[in-house]
Amino acid sequence: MNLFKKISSYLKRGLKLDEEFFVSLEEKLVEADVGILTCKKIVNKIREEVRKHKLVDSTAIIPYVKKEILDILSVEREINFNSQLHTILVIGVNGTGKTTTIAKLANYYKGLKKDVLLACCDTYRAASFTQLGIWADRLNIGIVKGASGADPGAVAYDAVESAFEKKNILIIDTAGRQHTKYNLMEELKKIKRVLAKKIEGAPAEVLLVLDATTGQNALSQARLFTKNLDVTGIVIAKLDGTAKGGIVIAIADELKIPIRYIGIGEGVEDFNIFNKEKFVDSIFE
Ligand SMILES: Nc1nc2c(ncn2[C@@H]2O[C@H](COP(=O)(O)OP(=O)(O)OP(=O)(O)O)[C@@H](O)[C@H]2O)c(=O)[nH]1
Ligand SMILES: [Mg+2]
Repeated sequence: MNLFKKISSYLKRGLKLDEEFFVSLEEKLVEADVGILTCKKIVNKIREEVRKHKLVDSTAIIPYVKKEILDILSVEREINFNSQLHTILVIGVNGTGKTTTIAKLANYYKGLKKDVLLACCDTYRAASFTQLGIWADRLNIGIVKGASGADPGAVAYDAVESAFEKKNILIIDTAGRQHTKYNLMEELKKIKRVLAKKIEGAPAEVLLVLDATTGQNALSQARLFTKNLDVTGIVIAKLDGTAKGGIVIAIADELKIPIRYIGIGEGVEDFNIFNKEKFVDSIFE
């Protein structure tokens, strides 16, 4: 979050709120990966507040910048909690961090004394099952997989059958790349339908994993997924790999989907439930 810290210390300088200041503020937000549209929105809102409250220097706008960012991060989506079996479908472009996120989630729920089952619905790549299998072994939890090339919907069916009434949480890994045989979006929709057949309203959560280091590209990737599936939450992985934490704000603003978790490293503990207040405070502390 270094670039944000730069903005914060810039504001703390007590600068005159002239045109030059606003142009420079906008530039700094863009640099921090907040995205052009979201930057303009924030800066316009601040201009308004400056007029309304007759603010005279940049220190005075800090509370308004914080509030504006908090408002953007306050989007919500309904989660269909199911007491019998809580199902989480994890989706996203290849390499963004889905499998690692699943290990982190599984570890988190295990810590809450939940019984977790993993399912590998990426049946195209043997490596994908191996990777999830290694995590399952390390965490000492079960995993369901299909034969190589099997129908991902059929694997989801097996998984929900074996988890039902025996486990608390089912977390499903999916492919991130389009394969010749199926259209990826259709495949993901099918997995969803299979889950809903067994459990009304399932999957409870659809988590879209985005890679923070891809910046604004993460946003264009996300649009294809959110257009096709009801995504309930965003996971921003690899936030440790960028000094531009602004992507968090751009994503929440443009997709209107809450950020649920952030990934900050490759280990299972390198993971946090996203806390918007803490995030904003950390920028301006
Ligand atoms: N630094 C860092 N690396 C991460 C994080 N999350 C995942 N990675 C790394 O990113 C790479 C890809 O992660 P995966 O979890 O395999 O990504 P995936 O989306 O499952 O990839 P595919 O299955 O190929 O679609 C791995 O080397 C992970 O260790 C994170 O929060 N921080
Ligand atoms: Mg994977």
